[in-house]
Amino acid sequence: MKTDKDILLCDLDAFYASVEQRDNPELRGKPILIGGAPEGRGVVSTCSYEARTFGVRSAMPMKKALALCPEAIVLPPDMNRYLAASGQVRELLERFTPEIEFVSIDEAYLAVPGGKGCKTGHQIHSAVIENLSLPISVGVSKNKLLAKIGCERAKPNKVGTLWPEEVPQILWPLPVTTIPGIGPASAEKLKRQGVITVGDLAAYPEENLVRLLGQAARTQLLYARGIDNRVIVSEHEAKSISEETTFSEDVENPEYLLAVLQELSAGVGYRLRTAKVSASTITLKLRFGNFRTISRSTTFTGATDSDSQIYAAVKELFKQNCGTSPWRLAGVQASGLQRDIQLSILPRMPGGEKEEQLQSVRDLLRNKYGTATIFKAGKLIIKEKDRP
Ligand code: TTP
Ligand code: MG
Repeated sequence: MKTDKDILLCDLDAFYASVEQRDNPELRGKPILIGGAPEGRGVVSTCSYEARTFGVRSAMPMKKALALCPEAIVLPPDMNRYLAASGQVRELLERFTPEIEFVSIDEAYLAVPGGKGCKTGHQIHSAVIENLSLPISVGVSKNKLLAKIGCERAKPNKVGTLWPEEVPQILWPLPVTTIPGIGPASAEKLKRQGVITVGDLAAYPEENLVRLLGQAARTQLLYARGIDNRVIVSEHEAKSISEETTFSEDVENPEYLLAVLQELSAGVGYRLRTAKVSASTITLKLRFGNFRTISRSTTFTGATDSDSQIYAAVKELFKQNCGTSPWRLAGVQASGLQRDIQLSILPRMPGGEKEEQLQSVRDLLRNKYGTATIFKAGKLIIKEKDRP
């Protein structure tokens, strides 16, 4: 996308391990592995940069990591502390621009006026070190892709740029796997065609590439040329937050539909909490087998960001408006968004405390693995129930 804005990608270095080293001086300068116990089938969530010099990486079995680096100190993850640190980073970054999109527990894209990227990048770097004592790297460019690659190149603990005019000189010599979506399998196919570097990919004819890798290759070809049209999606600006799904086959079973609505409610709740907003209006959207579509809303006197309260409202709306099956589409929307309401002001549901704990675990998973994983897992379980 052509924009005057500069785009920054801020990503904390060895995030979990850095929080541990910050909070316990004895761990500083040492190889630290965070993850599951080596006796079981634990894997490394992350490791300090001291451990990376031994070849240890995220997702590696803990046993293998210890074989590479026997003197490493292994610690179990302490998610509460990592989440607290993530929240502090979030608050700090939000002071720099309202155009901000958080993409994981330790990563966010920011847009700032053109020409201000480098200065802002350095200010963020200093502010995070001074206020939170955590190492962070920042990539500065004109789009998300180049900012991300710029950040990877700058790591650890630095600010780096990768401008579009530097693409031939800096991006093109890198291996094809630098491009998001090109993993080892695609890289192998490309290698057989003599395509090794991003530059080789950038020069490859589009239609041949699509035949080799499928439709996604069109975007990957643009990426290889340094072009990325993705925009920054800042939820603060949103008037509403919604999630919906169109079923591949019409749904007959109301229990299944409710289970999907529960997942959608949880997705909306998560996004409200991420954006630090609460909603006073919840809307249920349904499309029937004959394509008739309805939207039905309920408005609270207060506002909520809780999964169970959103789902309770949706379930009630469904009871009153479910019509006749089958259903083709289901959606949940939250509107009447209000900023800075820290806690839900609606009374807690029965069993609310347990629900809140569950909610924070789900938030964690969503932070790390994205919405799709959880939604799919939820669907798999309910699919079983849906069987006649
Ligand atoms: P990343 O930002 O991918 O990794 P990192 O911050 O540890 O290291 P880098 O300097 O390369 O950015 O992920 C952020 C946190 O998410 C990481 O500290 C631990 C967690 N995580 C996992 O639990 N499993 C994984 O496979 C990965 C990649 C990360
Ligand atoms: Mg990181």
